[in-house]
Formats: sequence, C-alpha cells, structure tokens
Amino acid sequence: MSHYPEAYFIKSANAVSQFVTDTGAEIAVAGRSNAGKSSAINIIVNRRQFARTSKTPGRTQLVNFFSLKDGERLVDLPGYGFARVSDKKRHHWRDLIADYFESRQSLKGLFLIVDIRRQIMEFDQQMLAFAELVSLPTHVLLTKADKLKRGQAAKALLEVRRDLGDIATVQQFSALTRLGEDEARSKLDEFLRLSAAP
Ligand SMILES: Nc1nc2c(ncn2[C@@H]2O[C@H](COP(=O)(O)OP(=O)(O)OP(=O)(O)O)[C@@H](O)[C@H]2O)c(=O)[nH]1
Ligand SMILES: [Mg+2]
Repeated sequence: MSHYPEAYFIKSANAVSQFVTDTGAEIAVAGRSNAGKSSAINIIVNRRQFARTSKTPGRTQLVNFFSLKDGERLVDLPGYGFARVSDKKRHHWRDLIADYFESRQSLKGLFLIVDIRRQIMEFDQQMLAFAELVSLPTHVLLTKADKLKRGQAAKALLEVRRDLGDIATVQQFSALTRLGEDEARSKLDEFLRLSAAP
C-alpha cells in the first residue's frame, strides 16, 4: 500500500509563473542528474513510475510538483551537472532551480540525493551551502547503496557524515533493495511536521 494513498502528480513547471500556489509545505528533492531522485521518490511514495525515471541522464527537465496529501508536496527538480545538453538549456535549468529556491515560502526541507559511489560533489556542496545559508533542514540520501559492498557503503556513510557535521543528516538508501525507505519517510514526515508547528 502507498504510504501516501492520496498522492498525485500536480504539474510540471518550466518557469516561476507556472509553479503551484505557494501555500502549505513542500520538500524539494535535488541532486545530480541520474543520481536517483525520481527513483527515491517512487520508493518513498511506494508507487512505480510515480515520478518518471530513466537510464538516460536528464530525464527530469522540469520542476515537477506532487501532492502527498492536502497542503503537503514533494518537488522533483531537474538534475544538475548533466553535460550532454546545450549551454542554453543548462543555464535555463540552473536559473529555474535558483528561482525555485529563492521564491518558495512553502519550502520546508531539502532531500539531497547523492550516488554513494560518487560522494558529495561540487554542485552538491553549493546546494548544501545554500541550504545552510537559509537554514533549510537538509537530509542526504546516499543512494544506489546496493552497488557497494556493505563495508564500503558503511565507510562512505561515515565519511559523508563526518564531512557534513551538523549541516545535514545522512543515510544510506537503495531504490533497488528499498534499503532505508522507512528512515527516509520518517525524515520526510519530520520535515513536513516541523513546518506545521506553531
Ligand atoms: N542499482 C540502483 N539503481 C538505481 C537506484 N536508484 C536509481 N537507479 C537507477 O539510476 C538511473 C537514474 O535514476 P533516476 O531516478 O531516473 O535518476 P534522476 O536523479 O531522477 O535523474 P534525472 O531526472 O535525469 O536527473 C535509473 O536507471 C535507475 O533505475 C538504486 O538505488 N540502485
Ligand atoms: Mg528524475
């Protein structure tokens, strides 16, 4: 069963003017292209191809808004760092993501999706620095943990935890084995609940 039985796709936006009304609470899912953002959303919501995934990097090209339940949303962002697109398109995505982060009052938390084999890269650092600047609660999913041996994955987790300190919480995740799904869901609910506190 879905943990969010009423979840549905609201719309895709290619410009600030197309974003959904900025009320309630939403959590953004960001990360490098092909890191596994859309796959993570599908596991958390427990529905196949709820957010569209692809073997080809650059699948998610728009800001996709999903309703979890009344007044609570998840936002699947285009991946950054994808090389095989034109400069024009890349700049458009970069601006779209920047506009998103700068404009959303309802943004209450960030899920940063990082391939556990690649660890934190420059774009991720920028995203983390921004989140810290605006005091946005951040949780890092080190995904594709199934691609590493257990010991290696545990080591990667410790390293990222050590590097990030208090900036963000970190966990292992796998969309393939569903490792860490409950932990991710609790974090998501925690971020949404935090925002509901008076
Ligand atoms: N083995 C394994 N593969 C994964 C995992 N998560 C995602 N993938 C694969 O990685 C590829 C990219 O996944 P997506 O979820 O589309 O990645 P994305 O970050 O949304 O990509 P863009 O929308 O292009 O930025 C797909 O082929 C997925 O099947 C995982 O935990 N384990
Ligand atoms: Mg995607």
